[in-house]
Amino acid sequence: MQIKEINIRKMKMKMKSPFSTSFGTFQDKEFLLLEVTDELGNTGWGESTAFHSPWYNEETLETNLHMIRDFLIPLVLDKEFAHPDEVNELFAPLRKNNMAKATVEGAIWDLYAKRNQMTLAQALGGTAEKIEVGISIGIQKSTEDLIELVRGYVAEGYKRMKVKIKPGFDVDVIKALREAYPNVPLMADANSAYTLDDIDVLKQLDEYNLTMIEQPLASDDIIDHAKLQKELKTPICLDESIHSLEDARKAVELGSTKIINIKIGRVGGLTESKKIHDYCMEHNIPVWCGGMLESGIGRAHNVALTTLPNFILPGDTAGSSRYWEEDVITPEVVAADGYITVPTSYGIGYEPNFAAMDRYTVDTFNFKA
Ligand code: OSB
Ligand code: MG
Repeated sequence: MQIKEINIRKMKMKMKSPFSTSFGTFQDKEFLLLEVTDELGNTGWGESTAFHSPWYNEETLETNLHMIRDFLIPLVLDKEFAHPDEVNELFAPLRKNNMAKATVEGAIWDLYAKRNQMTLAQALGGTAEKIEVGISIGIQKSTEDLIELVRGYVAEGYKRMKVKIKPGFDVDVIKALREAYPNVPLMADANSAYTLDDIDVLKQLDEYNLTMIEQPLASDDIIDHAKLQKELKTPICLDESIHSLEDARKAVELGSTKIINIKIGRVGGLTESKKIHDYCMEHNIPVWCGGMLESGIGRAHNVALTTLPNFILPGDTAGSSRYWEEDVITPEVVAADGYITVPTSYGIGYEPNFAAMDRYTVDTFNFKA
């Protein structure tokens, strides 16, 4: 397949409710969508998961735009690819900027699947027909608010609750939740809010039967996490610290992580995600698919990836309606009783909803071979 045209849309969509983590609060989601077109007129879509500001990782929407326009598009435009794995190799000499790479690579995966009349899940080697979904709940004003929210999500059937914690909003909150819901699968995500000095607080969380604690320590650390894991019963799951198969291997060898959260953007695309998945499967490390508050395009990629067999734990990919009044795909992603049914049409399996997309597009860029 030959990439003949690339269109980028800069998007701005208002979230239904603000989402708060230990590093900040989101109300508007600004992101990029990218469409590739081949010589036969087939198209494929990708989404950048970089945020407006560099608080989750160092990338931003603008650094992604710069990387994609000035470095990645010149590498792919008018080029011939037999398989999307070639894109991963082609981008490898450019350091980091994984979310930028994943945007372009993801669109080429979708294109490849459509061109070959396969679902993206099939193109990746996935087999699951439905996937289990959990929900990630932002930091709330009070523990009472959180308990009420969780009540609703339990009733909706989500397969596990993930709550954000930070110093001062941790042990008491988890204790109250566990008392309210003794049997609900529960985990905590710290988004790097702690250091080894907080070990006594983190150890107290061992009391509450959490399925895991996600990224308690620094976003670039795998050494202190190994020290911490030796002191904790609760499995550590790394998110921010894992950018590649090599990072995953090192973290697993050091004992820094017992579970890995795979985010397609953070690791530079679907090919790298699959490599991490396969490595973890061989080493008995369960994985799950993280979320970045994606619109329907990125969400569809997450759904497809999650059909691989070692995605044993429920992911963060809830249905579109949890985030958006109106999504940019049709149909929207629907979670029912804690499951998303994997679509069976080719590629990502959902069509772009151009009318909706146009409503949230703030800028466009066109590149032709
Ligand atoms: O750490 O997983 C995270 C949202 C923004 C940035 C980082 C994270 C998150 C979430 C929400 O936890 C996941 C989602 O619902 O998409
Ligand atoms: Mg996380």
